[in-house]
Amino acid sequence: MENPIETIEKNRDAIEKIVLNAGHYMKDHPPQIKEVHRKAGLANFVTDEDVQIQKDLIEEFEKIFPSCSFYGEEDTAGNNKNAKKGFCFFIDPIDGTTNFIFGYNHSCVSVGIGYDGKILAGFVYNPFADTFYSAVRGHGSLLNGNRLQIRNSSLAEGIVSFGCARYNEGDTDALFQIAKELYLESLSIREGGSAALDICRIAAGANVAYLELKLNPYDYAAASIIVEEAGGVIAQVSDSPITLDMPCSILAGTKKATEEVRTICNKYLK
Ligand code: 2AM
Ligand code: CA
Repeated sequence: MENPIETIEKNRDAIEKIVLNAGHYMKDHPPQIKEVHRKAGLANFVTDEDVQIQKDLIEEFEKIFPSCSFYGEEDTAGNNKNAKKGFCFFIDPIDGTTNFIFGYNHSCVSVGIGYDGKILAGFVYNPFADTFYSAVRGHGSLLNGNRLQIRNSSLAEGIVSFGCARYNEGDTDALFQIAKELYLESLSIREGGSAALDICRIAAGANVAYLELKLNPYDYAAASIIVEEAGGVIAQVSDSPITLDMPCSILAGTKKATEEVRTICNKYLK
């Protein structure tokens, strides 16, 4: 049987072209207000473009990987059962949907490829900035074709990004107490609105850490390998490994900065 990493490498150009085309579709189809639909919870949106892009991605990937399964943001419930067997594509057709709706130009297509429950490749494309991040396990991380390798910077040496999606408000007080300490201990803080892009920015050396208390696997699957292959780390706030079949907290960054952020989190989270 062929090694799954070799299978991905063999099809890498085709996979990247599909992700690139999906990003171009996003850029060329700014949403009309009438297309914005609310999902359960506050500021939890889906546009017709989210749905269309996911449909297109699945159709194209099925041509190359006929027996693969999918775990995507705009699917029906229950597809997390796909996460642990054979090839599984973790798809966020538009990560940063709220940014997309309001014209922030900071959104991306995010595609992670797992095999038997382990992420082996990630592709994240922001068509507005034309930044394409990719990684295949053991082959390093690339940004627009250039190899990424981070320094082990501390919190005091860089910018920290965090996510505070409005659908998850249970931890608001603790999160903003943590954010205040991050602000005081780092060079600056950001709330970018796309977990995938903000984690990839660690790989590019723009952020030293990223924190979000609850995310779904399709938000971070692709970015997780991009940060790891660039020399960074990603885990839950508790330091347990990230999960691929259910939501979890995310703390990614340089080794030094994540240890510092974890110490701060432990002061405020029960
Ligand atoms: P989205 O734009 O695809 O919804 C920002 O804090 C991060 O939270 C974004 O990556 C955003 O992804 C994510 N997010 C917002 N609402 C979400 C939801 N209901 N489920 C999962 N992730 C969500
Ligand atoms: Ca998302």
